[in-house]
Amino acid sequence: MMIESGTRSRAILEKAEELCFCNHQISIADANPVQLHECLAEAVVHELSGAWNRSRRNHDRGRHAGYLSAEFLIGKLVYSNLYNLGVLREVRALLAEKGVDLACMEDIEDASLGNGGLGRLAACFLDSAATHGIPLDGYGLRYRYGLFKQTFENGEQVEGADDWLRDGDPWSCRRYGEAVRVVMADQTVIAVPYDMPVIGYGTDNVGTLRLWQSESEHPLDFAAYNRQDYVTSMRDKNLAESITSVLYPDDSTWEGKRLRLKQQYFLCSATMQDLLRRHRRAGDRTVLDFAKYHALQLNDTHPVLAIPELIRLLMQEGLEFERAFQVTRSTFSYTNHTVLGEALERWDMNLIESVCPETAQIIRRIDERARGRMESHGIYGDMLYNMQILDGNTVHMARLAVYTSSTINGVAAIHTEILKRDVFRDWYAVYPERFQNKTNGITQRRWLGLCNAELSDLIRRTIGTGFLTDLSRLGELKHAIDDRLVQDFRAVKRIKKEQLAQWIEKHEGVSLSPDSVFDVQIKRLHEYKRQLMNAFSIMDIYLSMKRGELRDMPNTTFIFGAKAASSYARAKAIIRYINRMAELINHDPDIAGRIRVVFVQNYNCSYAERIIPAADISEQISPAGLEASGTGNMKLMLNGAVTLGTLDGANVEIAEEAGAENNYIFGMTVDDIDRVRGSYDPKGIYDGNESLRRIVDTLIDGTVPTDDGLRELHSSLLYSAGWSRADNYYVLLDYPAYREAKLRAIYDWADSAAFGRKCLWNIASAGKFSSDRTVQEYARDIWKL
Ligand code: F58
Repeated sequence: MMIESGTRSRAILEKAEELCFCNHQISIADANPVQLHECLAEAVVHELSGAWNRSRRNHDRGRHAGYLSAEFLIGKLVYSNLYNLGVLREVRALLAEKGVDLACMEDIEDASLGNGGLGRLAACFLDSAATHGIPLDGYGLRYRYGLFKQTFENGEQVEGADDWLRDGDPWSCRRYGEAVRVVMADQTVIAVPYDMPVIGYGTDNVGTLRLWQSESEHPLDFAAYNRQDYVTSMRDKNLAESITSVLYPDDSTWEGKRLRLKQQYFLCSATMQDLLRRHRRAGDRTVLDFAKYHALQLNDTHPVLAIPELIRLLMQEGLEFERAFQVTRSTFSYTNHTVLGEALERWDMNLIESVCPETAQIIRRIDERARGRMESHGIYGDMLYNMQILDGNTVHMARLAVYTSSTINGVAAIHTEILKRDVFRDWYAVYPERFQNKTNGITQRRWLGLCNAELSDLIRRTIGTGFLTDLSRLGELKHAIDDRLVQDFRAVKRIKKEQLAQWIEKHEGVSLSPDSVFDVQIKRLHEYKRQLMNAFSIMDIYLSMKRGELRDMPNTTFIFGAKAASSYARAKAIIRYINRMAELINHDPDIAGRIRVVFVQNYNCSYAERIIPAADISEQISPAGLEASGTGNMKLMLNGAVTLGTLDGANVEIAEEAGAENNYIFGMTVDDIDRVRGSYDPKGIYDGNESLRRIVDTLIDGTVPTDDGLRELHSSLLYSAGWSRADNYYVLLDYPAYREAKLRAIYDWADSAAFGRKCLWNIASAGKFSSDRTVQEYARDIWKL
């Protein structure tokens, strides 16, 4: 039974006031944002204690699913939790009566415990599962520092520590009583669970996100301390804590790789020990029943060591290898999120042996078993070679996952087809029944209800509130689209642009016109995502304007948000190029603000929540076949942006749902690229196309200040070097079609009635892209809940 929201909001506020008084001896009106955050969060957790406890017991009692992931990009929790509880507006109003502005917590750090789509997907799944009463819990790592904080100095990305715990972590419950020991070859540590409640929308179901923190068994060596050898006295503590100190530590050295592997093993061992212990505690069960009660989803290969680790633990319980293998295979399923060869994880066996030798031995046994089976299937030669889990001394984690999982899934239809046809072709030939597609989704609570209350209200006034838990209801909007609705939608968009413009002015010092088209590309910075192609088109538009062309082009604002991995030199060069271009364009009096470029700093979940509602055009421009799915594309569609995109990842399904005529689809298809791959000659295109050459040369000709990195970028487009092929991501090939489609989208925007209809049609067609649908499909087809 849900408690009536008015009662609940008052209870939460009273508790928060009490906590303010007890913890800080102040009234809530005098609390600073950090204190307010702490007291409100604790009050919510207090309010939910009973429901959380019941949900946890239910999960332990019945069959349930676990989502193992190195990343959970949960973002800021305070607003989304109040929203899901249905008390956000009331709490805001009650606080306002006391002179407190709920928005004062905007500057509380996001929990950036993830890198991009993969981590955000995990967070959306937990939200959807809790909302729909699906017994799913998350298992991850409690990094002391999440993804780095990004600033720009002279256009250059500078990384700083993301001290997200600085202001406390009032959402987590430390459960030291449930800690487990993780034994590694040269180190034993304690894994301490921190549980966060995952609050469903409009329900009393509360899921759990359990994040493990690594701590020392002997945090202080007293003898060393008394000898005044302070460094030695803290050595064990520091070494233990280093395991969960940073998300994705630099792995360019052996020690760096070893630390990453330790992180993975730590997550896997702690989780599997915990689940086995709880399984045993649940009463009349044997370890043979483990798969009957547990379905564990591997979010990419980072948690794949959980497979040999479970086998090892089951064998410790007395099972023979073969039985343990069967139980384990029935337990796990694997989701792949990338087709990029370099992103498919491989570990050196010596490295694994140096961290967890017994688990390494199990990998060898799995490999032997796989070889035996393959021989009996008549698999030899190249096919056997392509399928080996252990290839010389290299362990292929994806192959290990495929061999030892019940199901393997891709994250969009086209991606799953590529997995079957290409990446895992041989595996698909042997185990076709294991492969499934599960097109990604996003939670509409955060990505519409919370971040765009204005649009959400407009939709509610038009079709009622059902869409917040059943996004397919948005389809009802199709019948309601008329001039009036278009006008109302445009008004909402205008408000969201104004809000974003204010924020950007304050945080980036760039002033934007809310009356311009907002063209947005927000995602990890990677060559394959082709932010460079976007930048070239802006430079092209700029130079055309300087020549007096494109006179009637609507004023346009180009917005970028992205972090580049700290060791990824080319990605950082792309950021410099864009920032230098922005500097040039934004200060050119000839342009007088007709176009503006802004690359926002420290793009994260909270920034996304501001940018997405304000966007008109969503740039999804990877070469076909490389973006597994994309989820930003779905968030932007849901907020009424049209997609300027290739037929890649979920763009294909977006275009199917909303109609290609309501979007701007361009470029080579997967088949086209397959055909040209062998003979692709970017230098030929460059030599033969003078206008394109002028644009590409702005990397080096002084149009913007150049440097070695920009020169390297330039030559990477034209010349192969070793393994790296010239223009590996077909920027020059797709450029003309991209330029044409982009200008068409920008010009079309000026016809506000027709463009507004396209936007609304996209919103009305976004029903498929809810993570509610995705998680329900996992629950039905994979977890069998
Ligand atoms: C993303 N992967 C895919 N990886 O790129 C995107 O298409 C997909 O929609 C999303 O997963 C969810 O399925 C992704 O975010 C990473 O961040 C890697 C983590 C490990 C280091 C390299 C990047």
